[in-house]
Amino acid sequence: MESSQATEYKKRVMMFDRKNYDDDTLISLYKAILLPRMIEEKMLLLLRKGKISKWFSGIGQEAISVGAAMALEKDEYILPMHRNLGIFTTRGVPLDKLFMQLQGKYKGFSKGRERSFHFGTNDYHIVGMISHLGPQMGIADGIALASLLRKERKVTVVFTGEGGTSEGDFHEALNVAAVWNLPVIFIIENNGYGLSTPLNEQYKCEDLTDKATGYGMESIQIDGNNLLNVYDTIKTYAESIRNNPRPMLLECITFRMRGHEEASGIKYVPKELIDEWGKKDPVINLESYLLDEGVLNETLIETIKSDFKNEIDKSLEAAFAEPEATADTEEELKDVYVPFEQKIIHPKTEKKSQKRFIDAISDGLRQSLQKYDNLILMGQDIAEYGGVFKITENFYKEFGKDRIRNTPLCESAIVGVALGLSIKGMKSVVEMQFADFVTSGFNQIVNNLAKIYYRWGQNADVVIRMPCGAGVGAGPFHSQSNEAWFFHTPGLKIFYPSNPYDAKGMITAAIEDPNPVMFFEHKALYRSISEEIPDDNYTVETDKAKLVKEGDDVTIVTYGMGVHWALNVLKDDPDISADLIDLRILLPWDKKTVEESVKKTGKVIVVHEDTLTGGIGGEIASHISEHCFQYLDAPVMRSASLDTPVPFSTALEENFFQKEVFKRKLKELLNF
Ligand SMILES: Cc1ncc(C[n+]2csc(CCOP(=O)(O)OP(=O)(O)O)c2C)c(N)n1
Repeated sequence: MESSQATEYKKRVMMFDRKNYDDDTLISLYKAILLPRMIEEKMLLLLRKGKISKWFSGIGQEAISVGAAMALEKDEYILPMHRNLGIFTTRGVPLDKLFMQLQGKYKGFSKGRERSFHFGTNDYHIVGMISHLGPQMGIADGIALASLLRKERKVTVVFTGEGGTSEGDFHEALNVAAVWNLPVIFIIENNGYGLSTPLNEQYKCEDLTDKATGYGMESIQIDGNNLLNVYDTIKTYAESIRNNPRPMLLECITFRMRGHEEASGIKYVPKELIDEWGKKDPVINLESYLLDEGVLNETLIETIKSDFKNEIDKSLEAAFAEPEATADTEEELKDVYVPFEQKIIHPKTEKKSQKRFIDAISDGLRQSLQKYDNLILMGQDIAEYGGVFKITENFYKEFGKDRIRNTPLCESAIVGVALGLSIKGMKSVVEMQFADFVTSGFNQIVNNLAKIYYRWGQNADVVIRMPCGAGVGAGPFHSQSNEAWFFHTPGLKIFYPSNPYDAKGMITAAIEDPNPVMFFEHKALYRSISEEIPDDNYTVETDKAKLVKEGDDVTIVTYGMGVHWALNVLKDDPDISADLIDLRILLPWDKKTVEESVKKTGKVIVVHEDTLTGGIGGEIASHISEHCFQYLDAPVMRSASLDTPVPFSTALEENFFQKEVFKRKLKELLNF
């Protein structure tokens, strides 16, 4: 901005009320809103010169970002969107590093892996977005829950556009926040368009604040271009919420003055609207008011602008001088998981008891809750009801309902909460009532939990329990083996025990691990198998498959229920001499154990209950073909369930498993 446009244009159409704010506060607010404006103007120039790639402009909306960041305490979390540069500048994020981030340089916040504002920084208590917009809100719930449980008296602020309010994540996050009285301020930046979609094609209610009523939540609508108003409103609410934790919805009315992003233009926006909102420019109006009030004068404005200009130019120069990011495959792969060296926990005593699979998991969870007082369990009906499988029965009596949390039917928000807890250094286990329902939390798992460490170094210390599998006559939506959906997602780990000993030692190991773990539990094993296992807490190694049986003629690679199918076949035919490998950990899987066995036997079949096409068996088979070809005496075989949904009736379900095909293929392989 050139010097004092305000005096030039005298376009102030906004009414300001400085209340009791002193001059210094008002000058700080002015500086805070001026800086992002000046940076943006510079960015638009650079964009035109082809020096930066993409820009989502927040020009005209800065009062909301700046007002929120100014109103909060420095260590209160803010979760911004794509137009909220003002949050980063107001929080004092160093401009050179910010520019390096925007240019994809290694020394930015994401080692060149993320674009624009898609990053977070715990140093500045900012959690950046993923492109899907809405998932931010569940994470805010989790951060707020951690603050609430620790009695920190902190408020969390999360942003959404009005477009984002149409997402299921908005509904889920507000609902959870309301039910749990979480100290979150949900800020809607209602800027007239979601990409090109106008308000009347986005929602039907009169005002977005109306939605709060449905959640039993306070709400208020304000002029989002009036910085003093935004600042004062958020400051007042934040103070009240710190003392009396609860969520509120703040709708800030503003306007998007430029295209969705710079390349997309604004042909669809009527010119009158642009003109009308141009008069309500939040920077010009504030400047004009502060000049009238005698808080600012031309000389002071000149000085502030010239200081900012120097700072921006210097920081840009530093960013441009930084070399482009170069690829280092080893480092790329290393940063998929947060470093974690497993230390095996051995039972303290020799004491053992007969435990069913289900009791083993229950035991592991209970002992982990005793060990980690920052561990929270969340799931539908898991407290008084004990969960649908009774794995957490009576836990709430020992650990309280703060830690054994019944959740509303909001899988996406709850996985988001789990991530928010992790950001605050807590651990959590989320129980999917049935593995099938994970689809409703899928986005949070594969895009947030899985990628966040690689993106900006924040780990997701979360275990998702997945009661899975067929054979219980439960039909297509309570029977699936859906591990393959996650197998293809770098950043996740997949554990899948097949027996009570491993079930206990692996759930405890999953909780120890600071990475996100999908923990599969076959429902048909819950009450059908038992064995003597240690009473004390222990973990099993999570980088090794288990050789369940040793033989010479063939290798059977499997996991979960497949282990039991194979054991039955080998029991019925004792002449078969097979290495039976229980993978246990599907991601990352133990290639060495499999390769060694195949090199010994020269024949291999991969078996699983999941359907054949795109199943994990395909990946394992292809790895063996590629790496053990010269040792093979027969083609690599696969056996899996039929490529259909899981049917309900017993005969159909039995047929689905294709166990006879497994037997036949095994024989064929042995005779090859
Ligand atoms: C789940 C999802 N669907 C679609 C998009 C594409 N998209 C990106 S921004 C946007 C509009 C968002 O509008 P709004 O929430 O009002 O924010 P604004 O851009 O107006 O600030 C759309 C449709 C997306 N990023 N994520």
